[in-house]
This record gives sequence, structure tokens and C-alpha cells, in this order.
Amino acid sequence: MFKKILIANRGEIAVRVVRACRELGIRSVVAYSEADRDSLAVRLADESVCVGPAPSSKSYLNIPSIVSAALITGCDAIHPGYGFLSENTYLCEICERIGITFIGPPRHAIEQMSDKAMARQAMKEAGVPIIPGTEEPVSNLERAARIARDIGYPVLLKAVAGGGGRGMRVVHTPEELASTFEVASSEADAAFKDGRLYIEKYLDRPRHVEVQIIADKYGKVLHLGERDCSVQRRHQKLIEESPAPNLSNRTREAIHKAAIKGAKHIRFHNVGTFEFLVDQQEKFYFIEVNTRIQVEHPVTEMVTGIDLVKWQIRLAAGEPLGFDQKDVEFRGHCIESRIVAEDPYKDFAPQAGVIDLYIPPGGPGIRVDSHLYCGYRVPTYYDSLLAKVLAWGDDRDEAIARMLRALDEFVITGVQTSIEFHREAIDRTDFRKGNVHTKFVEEMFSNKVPSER
Ligand code: MV4
Repeated sequence: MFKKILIANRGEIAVRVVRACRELGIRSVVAYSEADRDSLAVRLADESVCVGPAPSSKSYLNIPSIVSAALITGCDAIHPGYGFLSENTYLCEICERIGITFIGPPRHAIEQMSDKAMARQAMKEAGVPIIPGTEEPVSNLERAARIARDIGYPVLLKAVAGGGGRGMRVVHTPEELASTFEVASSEADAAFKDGRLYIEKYLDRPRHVEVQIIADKYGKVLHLGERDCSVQRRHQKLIEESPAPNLSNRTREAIHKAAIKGAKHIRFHNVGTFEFLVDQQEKFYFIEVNTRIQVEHPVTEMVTGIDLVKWQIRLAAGEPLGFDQKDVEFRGHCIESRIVAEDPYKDFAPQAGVIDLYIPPGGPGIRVDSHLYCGYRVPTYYDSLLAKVLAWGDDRDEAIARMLRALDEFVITGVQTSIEFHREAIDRTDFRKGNVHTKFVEEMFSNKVPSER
């Protein structure tokens, strides 16, 4: 087992990894930027090293600086968290060369899954359902019209160089194809210097359901259930929950099986997530693999009781999984609200400030993962996540009741937050009924005048 781990990240996930190290009896070293000198992770870690000035490019993304920090402090592993270098294969390669363990999946899996076309091809070979559409970019309008007819309208034109929802245009009828194809291609060219397009069947108001996978280096691949992450805004997840509501057990089990099949096919090990879109007929389609721990991992931890970060570390150190699929128990229902320093009633504009009052919620079924404390200055250089509030209940109704109680208890002053938005979203009839889909937030605001503040 590792003696000392460098945590190449910041905020709540850095605190989370420090806690996992502490429980495993492993010394922790937090790499921090000048803007995070007074961070909670620096305070809780055994050691800390400044890796550069505030801008991420000069600190958290500065590979020579991160690797040097690991070497000078005598670390034998690096935990990248999520974002930043968490899926950077160049860092993986350097770690392999210098004999430091990169805590994550094997480099070949990260490489293969980071290329959307390769990932799609790999899943197709594995027999995992993919969205009907083209493997290659569509070269001209005639071919596009033929393919669209074969797929069936509506179809989606997706920029090859796009991603995260950027560069997508829906075509509802054959008459619209020519003009939309022209517009989509020139938009893609302008945005990504690459005007090539794929065509796919368009799924209207799909749900975003992801499967948590955990696997050791000896071929054991298990799932830890699924999470519904449909409540998003501009492809930023806001609310996640497990189990996914309004999903038949037949579909649930089929999605789990598909993820395991896909993971085995790419010889995946450690911790990762297979993402799917589920249409209104409960057909599901693979969209991508995340080869890292995710923000929403505590949702799965609360329903299964399995500590994903400690297992990431154990698996990276070569330990076998200490349990089988039959041992994994799924109990109750968990919902996570991502509290961000943004004003949802001012188009989620990022907010800065010094935390004046910080009173996190508590009581039965509540967990708060956060790096905040009274007097903490929220830096403007990084993403706006302040805290994750998780509410677990015996069933979804109890989880909702507890989340509403927690959001009412949660006091953060000094910076505008999205607490109020979450309270409103969770309390909506549609949400209570489990009618969640990827246009939930859009529709929440479409017929809504921003409430007087
Ligand atoms: C789609 C889709 C509908 N049909 N593909 C957006 C980002 C990328 N991860 C996949 N995305 C979508 N692809 C087809 N053929 C709808 C979306 C989508 C979406 C997907 C997941 C989570 C949130 C979303 C929000 C808007 C659109």
C-alpha cells in the first residue's frame, strides 16, 4: 500500500481524498495554488506544496510542477481527483516512467475513452447499444439526406469536434435538412475550425443515466448501481440521484449489464462511470465513459455504503476487490444537490466573495461535502462548486423531505448561492413525481418569471 499520496486537486474533492488517506493510514500531500493557500484541504492534509500561481494552467494543470511536488515530498502515488489532470494520459505516462502510481484506470482505457469515436466503436464491438447514426462524418448533403431517411426523423447533426452539448442541431423534417446542415457545418467550422458533422437519431427529452463501475486488476468487474443526472443546465449537472426514478427494473438491470460488458471489453480497472441516454420508451444508448471519480460519487456511497475513494486507492495499489456482486446491497434513495456560487436568477452568473456565515445542515440522512469555512474567500479562478448536499432516505419521498429540510437549514452568507434554486427544483411536482429529463431546468425557467429576490 502507498506510504504517501499527492493530491493534485483542490476544493471539496481534495478534502475528500485527504479524508480517505487519513482513514487508510496514508500520509497526504496537497498541491495548492497561491489562491488556495488558506484552503481547508491544505489545513487538513499532513503536508502541502505550492505548485504555482492562481491560474490553473500555471498550477493544477502544470504537470512538471505537480510531478516535482510528488517527487520532492517522496510520494509514491498521485490522486488527480476530477477535472484538471484526472484524464491526462501524459501525466499517466510520466508517472509510469518515474515509478509513481497514477490513481485511476489504466492509461489505455483513458486514451481509448477520451476519443468519442473510438469509445463508440469499442462499445459497438462489445455489443453495448449506441445511438443509431454514422460512424464517419457525413461528407455531403445527398449522403446526409439518405442517412437521415434510413435513421428516421428527427435526427441530430453533431459537430465532430464538438462535445458537452456544443455544436448540436436538430432536424425535424426532410425539408429542413439542407438549410440546417449548412448552418450546422458553418457554425462548427467557426467554433471548432472543423465543420464536419455526424448524424444521429435525435432522442427527445432523454434521461441521463450513468452506471458506477468498480473493477480490480484481476478481471473482477462490478457495478454499484446507477445514478440519474438529468437535471442539468448547459451540461452542468445540478441534481443527481440513485436509484434512477421511473425506470423499470428490467431496464435498470439491462443498463448495469451493458456497462459491465463495456468495461470488460476495454479491460477497464479501478473506478469509472458509463453514461447512457434513455429515451421515453426506455431504450438506452451509450454516450461516454468517465475514467475518473465523479463529483456525484457520494450518491452511490450513501446507497451502497461502499467508499469509492478508498477503493480507488486500494485498487491502484493492486489489491483485489474484497467483495462480489451478490455482496453489494442497495438500500434506500439518495439525492445530491450541487450548491454553486452562481445566481440562478441572474442566468447562473458566477459570484465571488468571502464566506461570512457558514452553517451546514445535519441530522438523519444528511451529508455535506464541502471545503467552505467562515472567513473563506471564494476564488474566482476555478469552478463554482461550493458544497454538495446529500440526502438519503428509506425511499425517494423521505430523501426529498430530508433534502428540503437540509436546504432550509443551510446558511451561506457572503456570496450568492444556488441553494434557493435547488429548494424550488426539488419541491416541484414534476421532480416529486420523478419526471426528470435533460430539459427539466430549461422548462423550469421557460414559464417562470424570476422570483422577486
Ligand atoms: C444527444 C441528445 C439527444 N439525442 N444525442 C449533450 C451532451 C452530450 N453528453 C450528449 N448530449 C446529448 N446528446 C442524441 N442523439 C441530447 C443530449 C443532451 C443531453 C445529454 C445528457 C445530459 C444533458 C443533456 C442536455 C441536453 C442535450
